[in-house]
Amino acid sequence: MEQSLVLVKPDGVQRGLIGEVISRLERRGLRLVAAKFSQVSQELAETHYAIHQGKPFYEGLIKYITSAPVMAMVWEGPNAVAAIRQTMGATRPTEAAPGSLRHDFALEVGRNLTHASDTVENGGKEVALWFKPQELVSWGRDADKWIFEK
Ligand code: D4T
Repeated sequence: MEQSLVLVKPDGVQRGLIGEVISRLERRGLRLVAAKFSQVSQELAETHYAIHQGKPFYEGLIKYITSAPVMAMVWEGPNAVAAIRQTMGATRPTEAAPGSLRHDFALEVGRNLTHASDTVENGGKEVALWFKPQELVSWGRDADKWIFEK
């Protein structure tokens, strides 16, 4: 089953939007696998955003993600990576589709509320970076057969 890391970033937590994010992912039919509310360490932030090292926004990005607690989660489902990114909307809120989270709640790329894995491969890597294997819950819902085709 495809999995994605989802972060409600510090701005989403401070603005009381954890429930909104969870509600939209649940409503979409995705299944929660793990959740952890925590303060991100400098080390974890630098590893997570290693790909952006050297870019002009890198320092601000590390400062932002470590500035206050985040809600880290793993969600799964068929096409989970594409579906979650669609629910979040484009990275730049002014380019996010109407009805997406970033369209409805954000204005600036540096305060874009959430993170979601961008590929299935990165989903696997990010889940392993943020969670220990024993923190992932393998379970089924009665409604799965009405949401998942197979
Ligand atoms: P995240 O990783 O936060 O889900 O964002 P995306 O996957 O949607 O986008 P990304 O990797 O391209 O950017 C990571 C992170 O950097 C911030 N950012 C990005 C920024 O502050 N200024 C910029 O110009 C860009 C491109 C926002 C998200």
